[in-house]
Amino acid sequence: MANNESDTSREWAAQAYALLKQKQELKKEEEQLKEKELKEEQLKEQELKKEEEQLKEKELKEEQLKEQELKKEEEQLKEKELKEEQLKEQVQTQDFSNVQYDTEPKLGEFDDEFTWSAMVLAAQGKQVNEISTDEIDWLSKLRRGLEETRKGFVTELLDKLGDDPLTPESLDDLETLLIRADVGIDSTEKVIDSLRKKLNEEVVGGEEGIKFLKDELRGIIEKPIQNSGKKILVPQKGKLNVWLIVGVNGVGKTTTLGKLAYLSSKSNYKTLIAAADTFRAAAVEQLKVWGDRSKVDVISNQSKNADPAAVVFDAINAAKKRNSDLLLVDTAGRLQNKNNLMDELSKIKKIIDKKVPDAIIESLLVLDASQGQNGLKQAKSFAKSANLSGAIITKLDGTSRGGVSLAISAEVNLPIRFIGAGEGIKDLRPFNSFEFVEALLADR
Ligand SMILES: Nc1nc2c(ncn2[C@@H]2O[C@H](COP(=O)(O)OP(=O)(O)OP(=O)(O)O)[C@@H](O)[C@H]2O)c(=O)[nH]1
Ligand SMILES: [Mg+2]
Repeated sequence: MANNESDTSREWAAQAYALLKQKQELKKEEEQLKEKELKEEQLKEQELKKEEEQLKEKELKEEQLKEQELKKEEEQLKEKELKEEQLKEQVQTQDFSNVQYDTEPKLGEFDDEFTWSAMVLAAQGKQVNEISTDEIDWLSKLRRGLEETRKGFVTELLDKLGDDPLTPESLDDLETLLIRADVGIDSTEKVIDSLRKKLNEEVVGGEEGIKFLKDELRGIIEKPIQNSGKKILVPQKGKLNVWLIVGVNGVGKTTTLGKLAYLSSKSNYKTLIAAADTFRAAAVEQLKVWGDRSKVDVISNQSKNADPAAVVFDAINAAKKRNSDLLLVDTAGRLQNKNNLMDELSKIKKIIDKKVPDAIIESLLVLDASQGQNGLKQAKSFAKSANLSGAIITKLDGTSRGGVSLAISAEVNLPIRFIGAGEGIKDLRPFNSFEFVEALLADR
């Protein structure tokens, strides 16, 4: 190849090379661009997919949340319905302890009395929002009522015991105090014996001694209640319950019956009163006043010397017709003699047995706490002949002999069913041994 020729060829080749190179680079650029575009597209697609997924997830979450809320609402509704049902049931068979009165007492000061009452309720497992002014009012009344009993018993007891450990001498003092407070010899001995036993085994501090004493006293009162199998006395639903209110004259039978009628009708039991004290002229009128106050009808026979059993006969007929739950029977406290009184009670019982064999009869002995040992004697003599099933202690307000309640439980083996502490319509409550003992020893 000539030189010239070769130069041209070289140039040509270089041009071709440059061209090819350019082409190649162009292609490369093109490919890179394409690749970039592809990548961008993929990225976009990915993002789109991601967004879609997120949206889906969000929607799913929202749906789940909605479902959860719906479920929650449903559960709340069910719970509400259940509660309402329970409440209805409660209202239907009130156990007397949470009776709803028309008027609530005025809330007093936030003082020691309130604090004590609230603490007694709390100790029985009541929640803050479950406490009513009525309950506080009653406990304050009970505590005040037992003040006189406490003064002659607990104050001295605390002075004697102090914070020092118990000694055999302090037990002797305690024995005297308990007997003086009308607790009765048998129950006093029981308490002292158990304390002595404990003292032989260990050192008992003042505070612990009081706690032990409370437990012992509560045990004595609870025993007949537990033996009876009924923690609290309420009318049995679906049957006619007949409660005979018995006791010697002036102890508070009629007043107690009036308060019971109120408690029972306020607790939604269909209640009726039989005025079977036909001995005392004013008895029926007195009962009618209570009947009006508690909006309970009184069945009576105004004719002179009417037969009490005949009044009960009429009252049972009325109770059957009205489908009553509870028939409260007021009886005479004074007759020509004691035998007449017992005869009359058994005649009344016979009539009830004959007319309503499946009636649930309760013979409740009313005892005036202020009569102390005398009341105990009455209980013993009635218990022998009148087939009693329970006791009601009245006039606990302002007596120093509230301790007699313990003697009645221990020595006559009668469950105390109600206690009265005042002449007002609300001044009667189902007996609660915990509250009673706390009130009796309230200073500690
Ligand atoms: N302070 C106080 N007085 C009461 C209580 N219960 C009744 N009384 C009063 O005791 C007196 C006699 O009450 P009644 O209910 O008539 O007694 P009773 O047993 O029916 O009497 P007789 O029918 O005569 O046998 C009345 O003045 C009542 O107000 C009470 O818990 N506290
Ligand atoms: Mg009376």
